[in-house]
Amino acid sequence: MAQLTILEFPDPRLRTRAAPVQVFDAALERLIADMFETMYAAPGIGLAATQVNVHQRLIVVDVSEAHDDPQVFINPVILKREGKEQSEEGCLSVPQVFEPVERAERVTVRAQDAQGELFERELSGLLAVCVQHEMDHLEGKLFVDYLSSLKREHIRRRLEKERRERAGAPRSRPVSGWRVASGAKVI
Ligand code: GNR
Ligand code: NI
Repeated sequence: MAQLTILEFPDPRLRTRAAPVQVFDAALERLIADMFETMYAAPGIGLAATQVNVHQRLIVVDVSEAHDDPQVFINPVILKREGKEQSEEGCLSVPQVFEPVERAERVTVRAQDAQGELFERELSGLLAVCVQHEMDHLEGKLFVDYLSSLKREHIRRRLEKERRERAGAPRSRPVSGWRVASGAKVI
């Protein structure tokens, strides 16, 4: 088993649309085990393969307190959405940010298990929120995409600054003449 590196916003690799899993083999089993290890260590309640730079349609979740309810959804599809519910979301790829997001309250999901066997499940509560959040990752979508662009840019600037400081260049400044996409001056 091995812990995998989690990509962080605004890494462009998080925008990749994942391809269907077609081979159900020992390598897939190992990837699933490594994703669970990475998720539990983080700690998080879900992880999409996209977040560990594997662009296949695979998510793992465990919303139990005791970490004893691991669930894998491969090539998941939402067949039915019912109700609306707003809840605070966070993301291992957007550390320290928690904001309300509206999702369907209940979803019926069809997916395959690690052996390729199809199953269908009705999900509600935190599990429904989490699976919708993870399935967005497989489309290259992040929960911050539901926020205003002002809020998202603020988060991006803050995370980029924190990353620069962690890398040990606290006073690094952009090359003179650089501008952000909006045309505003970089401070
Ligand atoms: O650990 C996580 N917590 C969480 C809380 C509310 C809504 C969604 C999530 S998923 C997140 C882990 C993660 O980033 N999965 O992609
Ligand atoms: Ni996430």
